[in-house]
Amino acid sequence: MRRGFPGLAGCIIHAGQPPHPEYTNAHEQSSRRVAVVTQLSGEQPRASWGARSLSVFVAAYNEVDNLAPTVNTIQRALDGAIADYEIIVVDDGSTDGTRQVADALATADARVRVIHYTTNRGLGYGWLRAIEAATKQSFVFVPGDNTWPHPSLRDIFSSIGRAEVITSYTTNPEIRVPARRVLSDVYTTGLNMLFGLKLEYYHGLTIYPIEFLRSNAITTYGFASMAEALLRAIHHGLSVVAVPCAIEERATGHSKAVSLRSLRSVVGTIGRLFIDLRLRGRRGPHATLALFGSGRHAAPIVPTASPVSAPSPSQTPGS
Ligand SMILES: Nc1nc2c(ncn2[C@@H]2O[C@H](COP(=O)(O)OP(=O)(O)O)[C@@H](O)[C@H]2O)c(=O)[nH]1
Ligand SMILES: [Mg+2]
Repeated sequence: MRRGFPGLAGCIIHAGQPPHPEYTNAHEQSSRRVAVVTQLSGEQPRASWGARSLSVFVAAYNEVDNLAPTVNTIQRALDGAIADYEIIVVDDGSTDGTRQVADALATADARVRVIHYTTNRGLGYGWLRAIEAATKQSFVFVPGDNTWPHPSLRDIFSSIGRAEVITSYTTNPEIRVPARRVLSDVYTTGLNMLFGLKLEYYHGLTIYPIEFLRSNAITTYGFASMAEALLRAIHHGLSVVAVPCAIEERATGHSKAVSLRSLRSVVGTIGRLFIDLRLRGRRGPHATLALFGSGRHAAPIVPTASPVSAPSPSQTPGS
C-alpha cells in the first residue's frame, strides 16, 4: 500500500513555497523554479515513513583530507535536527590514506560505520551497498569531498517531512570553473528536455524513503546514479521538495566525475532511462511522451522486506 503524502503525490515544489491550493494542476505555469506541480491539494505533509531517522552514505574515493571534515560537518548539521542517524562511509579502493581516516572516524563514534573495497567499484556500486547496509528509514548521499557546507546540510536535513523526497540545487554555480559549469548546464538542460522536467539540478543532495530505494534499485555503478534515483522517484509519483543551497569547491584533491569513462557511463545510463521511463513507462508526471500509455498517475510504492541485491551485469555499464 502506498504510504506518505497523498495530497502531494506527483509534485515537485520549490522549498519556501508552502503547499497551497492555488498550485493545484499548475504545471502550465511552471517556471524554472517550480518544476512540476500536478496535484497539490493544500494538505500539510505528514512524515509517515519515519522521516526522522536517517542513514547518510558518504562516498570517499581518495578523499584523505576531505573525509573527516565532511563527516564532522554532517554531524554538526544532524545534531539537533535528526536524533536517530548513522553515517556509512564507503571507501572505494582509495590509495591515499582515506581508509585509515575512515577507520579512525568509526572508532571515535559508533554512529559512523565503514565499508571498504580494495578495488574501485564506482559511485553507484557504493550507493547500492550502502542502501543494503542502511538501518534507518530514510537515506541520503553526501559526497566525501566536503563541498556541502553546514548551513546547506542543515537546511536540507531540517526539510525532512515536507515531502516524500527532499532534493536540493546549487545557488552559486559560479564557484565552479567555466568549463565545468557549461558541462553541468548541458547535463541539466539535456535531462530536462529528455524527461520533460524543469529541475534546477539533478545531482543535489536528496533524501529518499529507504523503502523506495530498495524497491527501485538504480542500474548504474557510474556517476548518473544520483540522477537515476531522482528520475525514478519523480516517475514513481513521489512528492519532491527542492531546497536551494550554496556549495563550495573542494579544497583538496580532484574531481573524478569528468573522464571519458564516466561520460560513457552517464550517456549509457541516460539512454536506458529514457527508454525505460519515457518510452516504456506508463506513469509519472513527466510521461508526456509516453508512447504506450496515458501517463500522469502515480504508481504505488511497494515496500520490500529484504535489501536489494546487486544489479546483474547486464544492468550495469561496468563503471
Ligand atoms: N564510492 C565511490 N565514490 C566516488 C568515486 N568517484 C568519486 N567518488 C566520490 O563521489 C563524490 C563526488 O565525486 P567528485 O569526483 O568530487 O565529483 P564532482 O563533485 O561531480 O566533481 C566524492 O566524494 C568522491 O570521493 C568512486 O569511484 N566510488
Ligand atoms: Mg565534488
